[in-house]
Amino acid sequence: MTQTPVNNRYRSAVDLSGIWHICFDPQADGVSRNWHRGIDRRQAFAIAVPGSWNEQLAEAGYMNYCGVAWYETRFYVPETGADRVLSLHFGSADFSAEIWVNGQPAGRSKAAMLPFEIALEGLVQPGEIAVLVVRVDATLDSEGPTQGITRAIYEAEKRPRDEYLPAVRFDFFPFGGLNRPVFLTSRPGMRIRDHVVVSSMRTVSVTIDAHDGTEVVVRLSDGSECVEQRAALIDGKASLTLSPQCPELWSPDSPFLHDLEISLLDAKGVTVDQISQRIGLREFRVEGRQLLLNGQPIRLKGFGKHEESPLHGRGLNLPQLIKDFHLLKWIGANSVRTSHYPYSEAFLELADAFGILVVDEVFSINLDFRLVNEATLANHKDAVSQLIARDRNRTCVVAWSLANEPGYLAEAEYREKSPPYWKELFAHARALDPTRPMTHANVGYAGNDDPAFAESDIIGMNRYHGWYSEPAQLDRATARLRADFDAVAMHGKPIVLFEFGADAMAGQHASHDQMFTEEYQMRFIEAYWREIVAHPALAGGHVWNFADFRTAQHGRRVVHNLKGVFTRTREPKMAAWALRTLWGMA
Ligand code: BDP
Repeated sequence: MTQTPVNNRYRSAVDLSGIWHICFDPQADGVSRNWHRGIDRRQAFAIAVPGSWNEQLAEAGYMNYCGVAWYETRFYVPETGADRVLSLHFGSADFSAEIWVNGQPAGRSKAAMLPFEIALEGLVQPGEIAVLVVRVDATLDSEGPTQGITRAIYEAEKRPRDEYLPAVRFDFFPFGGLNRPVFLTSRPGMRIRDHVVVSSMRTVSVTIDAHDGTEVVVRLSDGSECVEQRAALIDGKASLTLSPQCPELWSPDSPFLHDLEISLLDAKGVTVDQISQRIGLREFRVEGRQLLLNGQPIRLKGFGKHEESPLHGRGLNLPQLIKDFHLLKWIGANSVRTSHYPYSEAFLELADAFGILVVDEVFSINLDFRLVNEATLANHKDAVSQLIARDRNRTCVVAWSLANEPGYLAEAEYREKSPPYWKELFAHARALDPTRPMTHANVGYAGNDDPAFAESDIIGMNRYHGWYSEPAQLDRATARLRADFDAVAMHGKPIVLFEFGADAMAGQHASHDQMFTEEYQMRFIEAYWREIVAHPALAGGHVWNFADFRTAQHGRRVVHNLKGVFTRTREPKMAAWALRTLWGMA
């Protein structure tokens, strides 16, 4: 279990962000050149961490490079005193990584877009400058929940593997690198190992797992009222429920957060460790065909997004993140799906603070059931476990999305092989978090009777009538959309249209329905929104996409996917103004 790095009297987290060095290793033979002891300074480039290498080092020839690269930095090892635990915390290394400290193997991670920790015990000496080397591999595992392209399947299909540059099976750029900050953390030996928080409209329940210690004290404060509970640890575990007298609720209109503080006490009653987080009191649930927030029906209005920006690539870009949340509020959105992978913890912290409901998606795109095997399911379950472990204490996270557009190739194997796969995957997720509804984003090719619907609590759909079919014919497009809604409404569950949208080149205009113009994008979104509002089974819609984003190069994209209602640099297109009106802001 990785924990968010904390700075307080008992814990410290030193941010190692800055200028590191990188060497590229297209032959993947850096180990034989001893790069794990230190990379080759003559071939190295300076690189910003966090940040993807692709746009930063485009001039050096690495724009489309998605293989192995070696990062190096040095860090000071503090004198921590006895019984402290030093670790390295990586926000993410995309897509997999292997770590060496002072030339010694220190650990590895296959968790794309997810954090991991490396224990430093026995690898470093207090007072020294240690050498940290990270081998990052941007190749996707063919047995991962987002399957990498295999030469074999492309050869069997007689397709060129390089029809996309870089070669991907999804519609966004596979930025490689250390995309989130890296921290050197120090924690007490006797410490809080994990905690789970579940809030309702009246209570906050906390379960604590501690390594040693005798007692825990939990405080919940709203700035004026503070409630406190204590409990003895039994086998390192304790559970408590706090009930404030006049609880102020959390919602998109009023995202009020309480301060929760957990202290661990030793046998003498002395505090030895402490963590804190902000938590909202709220209840989100499915009732019939409705979604209820704090007991009231709520329609999801929002977007699928991407975590990417010019120069940073998928690297954490805090100023842009702040701007995006202001734009979400400006346009009247109340929700976002983290399409198509876990976003940074900074994103979730801001969603809590701005009151944006998050459908949190695991990194699983276009699962091809011809290639699914036991390892795929095991890796998919692992990715779900790690996502839930990281994000389950976030107020903003209201549902888990377990896959995007599986069965995308309409392969016959989808019908036959996917029902037991979904049964097992959804059951696994529910066992880890019985409190939140589960969903996935269905693609039209997988049908309105997609086997995953049987397991979902919320029916998620992506549709592009009027774009990939019925081009520029909104009447025919909306008729097909209504037919899809009617067919899927049979499940008796709330439906959220997780994707609908049209590309628009900012500045391109026409007086008739013409694809790629700002007018057509606007009219497309308005027509879809009318259908969403009119259908009794629809509980919301997310426009695809919040902003234009970079894709791999191929004939169907003009540098970017242009379905953003904002450009990649966040200027609004006509559709953004129209949504502002539709969503009650003007
Ligand atoms: C959907 C995918 C999304 C694409 C979008 C599009 O879920 O990743 O970017 O289509 O084609 O199928 O714009």
